[in-house]
Amino acid sequence: MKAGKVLLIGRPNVGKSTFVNNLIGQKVAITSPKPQTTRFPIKAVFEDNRGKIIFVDTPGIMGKTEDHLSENINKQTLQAIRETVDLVIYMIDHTRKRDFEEARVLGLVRQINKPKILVINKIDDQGKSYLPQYKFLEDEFRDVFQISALHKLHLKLLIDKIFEYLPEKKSDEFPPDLTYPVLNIDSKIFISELIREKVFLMMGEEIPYTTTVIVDDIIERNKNLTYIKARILTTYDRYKKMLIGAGGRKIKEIGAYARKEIALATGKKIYLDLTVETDPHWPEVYDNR
Ligand SMILES: Nc1nc2c(ncn2[C@@H]2O[C@H](COP(=O)(O)OP(=O)(O)OP(=O)(O)O)[C@@H](O)[C@H]2O)c(=O)[nH]1
Ligand SMILES: [Mg+2]
Repeated sequence: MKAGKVLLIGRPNVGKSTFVNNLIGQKVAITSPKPQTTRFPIKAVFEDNRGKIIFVDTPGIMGKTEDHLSENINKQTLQAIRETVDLVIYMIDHTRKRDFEEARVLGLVRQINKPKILVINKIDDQGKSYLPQYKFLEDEFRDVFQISALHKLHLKLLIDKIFEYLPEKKSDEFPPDLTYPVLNIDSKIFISELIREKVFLMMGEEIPYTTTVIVDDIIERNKNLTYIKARILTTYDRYKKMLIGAGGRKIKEIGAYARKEIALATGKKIYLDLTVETDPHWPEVYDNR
């Protein structure tokens, strides 16, 4: 049997988390059309009769970091890069121009002394393509795959190649199953992530970046009903108002959408008690998580 760790790296929004979710066949990492959706590395296991692959999905590396949160997010990825892995997947999005941000990510990838695979994502996208700008990379990477993470195109071929690179392991050397298939997050964090995703999907431009979600309680009221208490924190009062919305409509909408997904993921009926608070200091506290 084979087993090993694969680091997934790329700029924000290229589709890293979509790739991991669709490969594993269930949502382990939240996704959205906004950059820097992922805020900390998520380790998730893919398994078939050949063995186990631990994917490390990382937050997209930003070219410039202008605030505390972005800086912290980049730091998380730089730490993940230093972990021992067996293989690196460098993911690019051909629908976006190559720029200094991409150059920064490539610079980091070049420093990792491990086998590497270049993955060009979003090939289903028929809009403008900047693929010629990325052509030069094909000389640098022995293995190049064009995929659609969203539509699950060519994922099987890529998995075959990943297994080729991974070492043989005896089954007692396999990593332990913790909260399989996600190894490093507990249910409170997982639920807070699902709520945070709805904030990313339902709120305009900068608001998601001023927010975090804290789950305080998960209480099984009875066999069928689970009570969850959670808070959305935002750094500004004016955003608190927008998150609540006129007559509390927005927060109700976010809560309803999140509740549906939590119920689906847990197979239980969920009562979600969701509130909004202003907390200008959450980004600093978040640092120490
Ligand atoms: N058309 C198309 N869109 C995709 C594909 N893969 C991902 N996307 C979209 O790209 C956006 C970003 O996807 P994510 O998976 O959140 O990207 P990410 O690289 O994890 O982003 P960060 O966590 O911010 O670094 C979402 O709107 C996805 O639906 C793809 O293969 N084709
Ligand atoms: Mg992500």
